[in-house]
Amino acid sequence: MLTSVLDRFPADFEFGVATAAYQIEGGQTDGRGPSIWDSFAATGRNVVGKEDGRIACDHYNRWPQDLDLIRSGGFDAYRFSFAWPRLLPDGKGAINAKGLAFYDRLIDGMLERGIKPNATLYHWDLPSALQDKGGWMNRDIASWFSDYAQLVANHYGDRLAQVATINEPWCVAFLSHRLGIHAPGYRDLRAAARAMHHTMLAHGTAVQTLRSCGVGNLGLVMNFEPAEAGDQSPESQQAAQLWDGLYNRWYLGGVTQGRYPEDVCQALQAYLPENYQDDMAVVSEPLDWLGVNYYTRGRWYQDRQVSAPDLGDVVAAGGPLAKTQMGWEIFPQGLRDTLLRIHRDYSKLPIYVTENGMAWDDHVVDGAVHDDLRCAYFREHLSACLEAMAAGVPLKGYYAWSLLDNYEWAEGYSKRFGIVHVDYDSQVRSPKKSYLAWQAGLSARRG
Ligand code: IFM
Repeated sequence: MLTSVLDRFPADFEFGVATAAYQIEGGQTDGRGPSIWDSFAATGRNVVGKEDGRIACDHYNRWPQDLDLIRSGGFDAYRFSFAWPRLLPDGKGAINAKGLAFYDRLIDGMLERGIKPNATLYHWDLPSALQDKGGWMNRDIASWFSDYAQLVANHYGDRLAQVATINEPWCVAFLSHRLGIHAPGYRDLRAAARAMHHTMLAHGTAVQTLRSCGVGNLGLVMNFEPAEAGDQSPESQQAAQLWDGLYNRWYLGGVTQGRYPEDVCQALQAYLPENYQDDMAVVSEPLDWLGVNYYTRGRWYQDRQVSAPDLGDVVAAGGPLAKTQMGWEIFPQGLRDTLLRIHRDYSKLPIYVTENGMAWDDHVVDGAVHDDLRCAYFREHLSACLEAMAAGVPLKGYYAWSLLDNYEWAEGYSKRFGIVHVDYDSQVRSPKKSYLAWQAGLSARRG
């Protein structure tokens, strides 16, 4: 079912699956410190069912079985994240030896199975002790993050095939500090503006540190959504333009051009940190690749109920296309257009699709999960990748989100993104039809 499309990628194209620590690991009694997601989830109304990552997929204990699934699926690489509070329970200072040993086992397990380790340093589980000091609102996070990067570099650096600093800085900054949907749940423009710059400063500082420790193949993973106006009104056109700046152009402009977009800078002028411009050389520290996470498009109009609109007072307009369990429209050409735009307007660097996939209300029936819609989603998005490559985009790899059903943040366990179904009571893994389609397609490619 995926064979005909997978066959059309060059032989050296890399296929992988992606996960993130808090979403799958569990195993929080090994000396790991608390993270902002633990307390955010414990606070009523933040997460569906007040669910948290205490057990999740118990990957902390079941990782050999999960790596076996990656290997038998025929994937080349595994994109995983380190949990900062597992390695450094207070965010800095004392190291948790058990945490260090866990990632030794995990990485060595990948290498033994011929799977390339593609690591992300930060996928949203900030140590609570650093949040107490202001977290991403505090400029000092650049040096805390850099020290953490140094620990990872010194201990694991020579075993990592590829390293990303931060996953989806838009989510870390805007979703979490202006929209209040993710931890730490702020709804404040000044908090958001500071986080928008400090994520990028921390990224650039960590890149310098990793490189000085001899770690190569460094990138940043950003999420993108084509921003379209929800109706023809000039206000909606303006809302979509601003959203495009906030979501797509801010991080991309910063990292590839050393410049944030003028329209967003003006809108945020009162809230950005003083002299942020002086940091732009660090923000745009040269990279080896860019990571693109893509799921859907956004359609926006300006909230007319708001008398003094600020950034974030845009309202999602929905759309006519088929939607996933998240309510996200399925829009494969948006992936092609995003890849083309990045290559045309911003950077000639190699690009990886570091996440792409869809949630559905999957059920195991007689041992099988017939997720045909997900198979079609992958096929259409892979075709969009091929179109972008035919138009000259240096796309080098594609990672399916996600290996396992997992903790979908504010949605708890209610949304299933995995190509492998997880029964959270028994922890039984059941490969879905989409997993089997990847397996058949990747094995046919190898001949
Ligand atoms: O589950 C998330 C992941 O952690 C980051 N990218 C988007 C996914 C789906 O929402």
